[in-house]
Amino acid sequence: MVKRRRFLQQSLKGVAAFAATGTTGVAAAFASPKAVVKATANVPVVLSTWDFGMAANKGAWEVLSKGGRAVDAVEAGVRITEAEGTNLTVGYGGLPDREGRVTLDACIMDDKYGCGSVMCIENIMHPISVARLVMEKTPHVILVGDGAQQFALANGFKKQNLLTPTAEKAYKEWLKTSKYSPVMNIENKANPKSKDHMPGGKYNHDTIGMIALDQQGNIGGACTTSGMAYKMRGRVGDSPVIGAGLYVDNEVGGATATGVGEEVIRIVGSHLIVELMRQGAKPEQACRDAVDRIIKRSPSKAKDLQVGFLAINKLGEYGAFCIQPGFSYAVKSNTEDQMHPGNSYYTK
Ligand code: SD4
Repeated sequence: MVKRRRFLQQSLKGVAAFAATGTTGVAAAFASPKAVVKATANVPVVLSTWDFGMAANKGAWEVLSKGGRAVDAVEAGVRITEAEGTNLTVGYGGLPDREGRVTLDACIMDDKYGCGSVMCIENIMHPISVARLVMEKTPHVILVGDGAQQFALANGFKKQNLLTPTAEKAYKEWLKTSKYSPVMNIENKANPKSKDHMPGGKYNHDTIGMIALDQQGNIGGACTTSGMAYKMRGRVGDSPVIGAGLYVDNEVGGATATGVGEEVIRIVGSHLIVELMRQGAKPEQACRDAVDRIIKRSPSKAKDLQVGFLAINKLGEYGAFCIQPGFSYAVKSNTEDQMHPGNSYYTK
């Protein structure tokens, strides 16, 4: 009922826009994106998932504040997280699969539907930059496994051991039970007594998804992860899947995801959110609708898993929504540089 009402409201807005401009609905709202953004939005702006997004946003800001492109900013931003080594879920230092191998997933999108992705790549510190090269230097969108690594090495990337002593220790501990049962906000729970493991603490980390709107009003996005810890060998999550872990449509906005990737892929979450925004939904509402869809499929399963979505539209309006409390995101613009808690379906 609520959704129907919103649809009707949006349709009416579309009619009003048509009456005023002679173009239809959302096409009218975004008919001249540059003009709209310059007139109303607080640009540039960059947002990214989880607390490590603060440091990553700083890297992106170096590019954005000088008038650089969003796609350059997001690549520079998430490279910081990939190299950090202190988080257990992205790039160097990420937890391995069940065979003890660190396999990385990443994708990137620019403002012209350009997209590049690498899946299950090993021993390369910056999968996001390999994804960028796939986008710009190949006729393809996705390279996987050995082929992705071969491509990276041919383009000057170096082979490195990404398994840190901390991740190896955690893996050896895990081998004692070898159970695969992803725990939501796992870093919060690993040591609930430690502040470092609570939301906002230095181990409360997950996939980094980042979206930026640059001074020209163009959007770019990046998403990079080591995936679910102790996954099956060869498993790929949502993060490098264009439309699932990330989607950017420069006419509308961008979205990214974190959490249990299988659930995100099923509903093609980020693309869904962008399409909902195209129909007039605000970013948080669009994220909420995507979460609702996951919950509707299996309410009992959703109770025990975490998925968080983050989105921005061309006006620079942003929002997030997740299944469980505990998800947070970082925003940097000329007027703010801070964390926001994501609203959630369940409240405890
Ligand atoms: C995945 N979405 O591989 C990623 C990882 C993640 O909580 O965000 N984990 O499914």
